[in-house]
Amino acid sequence: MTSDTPTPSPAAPTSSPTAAPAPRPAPTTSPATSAAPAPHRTRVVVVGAGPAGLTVANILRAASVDCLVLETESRAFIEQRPRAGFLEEWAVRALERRGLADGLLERAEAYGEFEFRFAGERHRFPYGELAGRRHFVYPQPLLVTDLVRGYADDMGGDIRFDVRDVELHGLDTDRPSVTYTDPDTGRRQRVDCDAVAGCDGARGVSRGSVPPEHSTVARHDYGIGWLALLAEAPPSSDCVVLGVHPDGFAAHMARSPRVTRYYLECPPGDDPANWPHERVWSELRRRLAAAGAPPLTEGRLIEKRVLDMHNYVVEPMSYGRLHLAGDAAHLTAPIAAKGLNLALYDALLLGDALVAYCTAGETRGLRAYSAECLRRAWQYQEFSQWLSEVMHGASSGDPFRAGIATARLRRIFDSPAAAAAFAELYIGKEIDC
Ligand code: RFL
Repeated sequence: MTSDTPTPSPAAPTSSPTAAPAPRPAPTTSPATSAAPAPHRTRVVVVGAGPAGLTVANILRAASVDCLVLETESRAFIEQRPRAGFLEEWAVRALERRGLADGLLERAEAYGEFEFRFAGERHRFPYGELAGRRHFVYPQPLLVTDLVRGYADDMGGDIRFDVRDVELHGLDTDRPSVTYTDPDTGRRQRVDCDAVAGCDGARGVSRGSVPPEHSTVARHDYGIGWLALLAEAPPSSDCVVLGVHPDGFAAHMARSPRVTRYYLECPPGDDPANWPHERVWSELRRRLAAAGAPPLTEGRLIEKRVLDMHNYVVEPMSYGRLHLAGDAAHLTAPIAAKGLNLALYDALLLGDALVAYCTAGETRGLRAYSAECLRRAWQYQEFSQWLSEVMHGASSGDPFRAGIATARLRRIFDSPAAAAAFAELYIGKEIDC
């Protein structure tokens, strides 16, 4: 009933959540993107220019390792596609150590509190104070814009946009290659390489290039939909608000001083057309209502799509010379805002491991890569599932699940030990990578 991505995405973004903070102006030319003839050989082909692929590419390029990035969309499209916004502090610091967080640190807001609303009451949760770390709110398109600029414009890295029909070959040999159709000439191109980074997200080709007998795909479907909204309206609270309500979960998340993301639980596969402006705002007002809560600031809805909540994990994440990273390897429904963070974790490890391999022939990092990433991926999946029950139990129609959800909620406010454990999971375990 669901596809491999939570986003049936019929339309391009209607507007960019980059409305503010303002991105630095893009250069008028992109010398490294497609002017030069396509290479026939490189060390690493990176398939997909999302946060995972671009992070791998930046790390390789900074270490003077030749690589080629292939992306099916245009540069303008990927720099505007609205998605995530919550980065865990360990990820920000890891990007910072690699010189990839200048824009982020300059413009992102840091948050260390969120608010649960249930039974008409407000409950603040100071996870930043409890865990000593915060979230940085930085819209994903801005991160992607920074990473493309760093790789292609600043370091002259090779990236091909709008490519078609990408195929991976010889992954279980020591001479893998990637073929694709060049959008300008319509000709097939072949690039030989030493390794392929499969970073092409939930709808890419990398995952499907692994023979089924060499991988296991574990899936979970929550049977829940979320209406994902971006409103051209300033945030109505100084923190994330999670509303647990018998009629369905609702959430408020700042994206910038002028744009706010909202979510409303809805039936999976629901049609966004069933949610006109008035219905959206009246449901948000009802589900997020609590004594003393400030009124919601309403605004034009610039994105409205239904996400079916489901997850998968591919094991192992490496097959021969192919290494999957990010959503290509594991999808985490945005329930706990973990997908981008996991994608960055994979990419940081994979980038470093590929550099060690390409510059020193060191294979230890690549051999350990899949197991290391899967450990974190499963921790995040478990937390998402736990949190999903808290968020959706009340509206499940099952009094037992509703009772369990309330017990979990009460526990994190009544028990300091439970609060500390929750805070660590919510902000992501500290890791020095
Ligand atoms: P991406 O970002 O999907 O990038 C993959 C890239 O590959 C391209 N591609 C191909 N390129 C070449 N050949 C092919 N055959 C290709 N097929 C596809 C695509 O065009 C794309 O450019 O994967 P990556 O890099 O792994 O990054 C993953 C994150 O994007 C994702 O996990 C997050 O956006 C999930 N997510 C959130 N994560 C968080 O950590 N915090 C959040 O607050 C959060 N909010 C969200 C989210 C995802 C959402 N949607 C739309 C699914 C909110 C939403 C609404």
